[in-house]
Amino acid sequence: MKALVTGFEPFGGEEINASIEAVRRLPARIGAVEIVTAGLPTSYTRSLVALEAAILRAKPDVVLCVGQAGERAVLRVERVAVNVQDSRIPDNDGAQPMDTPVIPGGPAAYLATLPVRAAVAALHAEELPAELSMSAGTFVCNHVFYGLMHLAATGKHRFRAGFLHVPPLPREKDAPSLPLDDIVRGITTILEAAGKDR
Ligand code: PCA
Repeated sequence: MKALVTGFEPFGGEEINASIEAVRRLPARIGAVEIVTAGLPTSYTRSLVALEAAILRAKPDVVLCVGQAGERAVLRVERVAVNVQDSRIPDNDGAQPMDTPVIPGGPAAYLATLPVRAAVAALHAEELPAELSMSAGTFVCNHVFYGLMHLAATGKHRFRAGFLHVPPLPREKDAPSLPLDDIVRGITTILEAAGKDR
């Protein structure tokens, strides 16, 4: 089994994005799962182009996209991607779409096809803070998650896919965060769970 795992470049004026830092530290293999990684720009116009190119290159069985979300110190296994773009802040190209669909005419939502509940249970078994999340927001992460699931549902190359939101790395006192090692272990645990459920 081959898995493509992606992380995002920093956004919103920050210098670090925990998602790409963690993805870069993944080993080349986790048990029977071969790991390929890619970085995505935090850009509405460029992210899905980069993701589709990485998928066509790697031809993975599983795709896990990872992004950073600042509000809580938990790993959020996303269940639902919605066909809505509504930006609180500009992306890295200065674009700030509001009230527009990711894909005009596409379904209102797609559901992750990775075993989300088993993934959360596996994370809890590793004593990592984790929850099943019903919304990946309406910014670039949801845009990529929706585009990913649309590709999985309609493209020629078939694969299972999902999205994980991770907290920022520890920096300011009292801000929600998770150490890098825990985030790497969390991603590894989800890929192991996906490898078991085939
Ligand atoms: N998080 C943003 C986009 C890139 C990232 O890492 C989001 O949650 O939409």
